[in-house]
Amino acid sequence: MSNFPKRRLVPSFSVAVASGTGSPIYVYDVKQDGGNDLMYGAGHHYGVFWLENRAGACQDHLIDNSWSQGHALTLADMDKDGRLDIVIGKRDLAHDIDPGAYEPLGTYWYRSEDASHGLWGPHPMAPQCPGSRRRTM
Ligand SMILES: [Ca+2]
Repeated sequence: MSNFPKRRLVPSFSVAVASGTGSPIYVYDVKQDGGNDLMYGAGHHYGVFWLENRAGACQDHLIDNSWSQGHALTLADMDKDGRLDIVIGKRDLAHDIDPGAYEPLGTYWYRSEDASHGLWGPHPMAPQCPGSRRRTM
């Protein structure tokens, strides 16, 4: 038996896309209602999501599905308003057979705009970094 007590952070949940996540799953109280919500990106498909903790069940919310292969999600207060925002980027060819694998690279942040509803506004940071290139084989 581990010395680490097991605690449930959120109700049981499943991810929205069959190909799962390709980034860390972050826990944050998006609605600031005392519940732990989850944020993740579809690492091998389209979509950035948050799972709303509704006291015993999780409801999936799509934040953005305009680009694919979201990896390395993190949370940071990008606009210094005291609320954590999502920062995530498109991985270069996570797998070349993934949907959108050859679409332009990008790094995005999503501002947590409404504490009561958990709305997120997209803010491309560097949709196509000058000088960035795909690796060649
Ligand atoms: Ca913020």
